[in-house]
Amino acid sequence: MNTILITGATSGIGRATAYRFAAHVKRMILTGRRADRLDAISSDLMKDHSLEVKTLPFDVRDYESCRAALESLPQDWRSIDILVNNAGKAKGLAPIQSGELRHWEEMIDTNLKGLLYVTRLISPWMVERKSGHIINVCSIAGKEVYPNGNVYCATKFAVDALTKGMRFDLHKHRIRVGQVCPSHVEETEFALVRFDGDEELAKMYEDFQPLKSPDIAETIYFIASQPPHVNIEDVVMWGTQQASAIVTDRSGRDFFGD
Ligand code: 8X3
Repeated sequence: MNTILITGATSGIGRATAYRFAAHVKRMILTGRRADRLDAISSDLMKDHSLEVKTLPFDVRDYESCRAALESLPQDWRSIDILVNNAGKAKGLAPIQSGELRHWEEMIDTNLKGLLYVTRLISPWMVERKSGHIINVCSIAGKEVYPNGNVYCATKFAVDALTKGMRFDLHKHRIRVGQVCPSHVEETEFALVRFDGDEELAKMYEDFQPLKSPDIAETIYFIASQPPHVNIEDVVMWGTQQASAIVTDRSGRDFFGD
């Protein structure tokens, strides 16, 4: 594990993953849209750990920006051992007949096309070296469809299919592909983004204890730290109080002492 690249590293699961790997890699490439956040995380990590961090601010929805940013990497930084395809979002929670087109396009462009763009650019470098590991951040929404989740679930079902599809294509090049599928995760901007910044609607985690972003980072680290002959393809993660996307025990979170 020398070099890791994390997309969507400015917050939530991406940011937690950066912190989780910081003591275990020599080089880290952090990407996301907000350069100031990437710089702050980078300085913080380099203060406490002996790794080198490069930040690449770009929007995964724009192929030309992805290409320009990744091709700006010096040759030795292109030996990416682990690609964490984390950038993704939910926008809206509405029935199909009234969903907003701009929400659908943003989710399809980020969760699906963005993941494809970054993978298309980096996977040839891995194939050339016959080495690499791609870890996609999918969701339980890629396993179960829930009411009003329509397009978000469709993008995550697509990620689930792509993880399998990438394995078919890349296993013969000795490249590992896996994914983690979390349910609700707090300490991310997920709910605030889904509800267009509406803080009241975003308060959906107050009456139960969801997963936390470091929980997901820990699983990503577990997947990445297996011996090279082991490919963990899929890990589905639920908060203890969630039995499915639509069945949650909302009787409070005191039990967990958090
Ligand atoms: C995040 C989990 O249940 O909001 O992808 O779809 S959920």
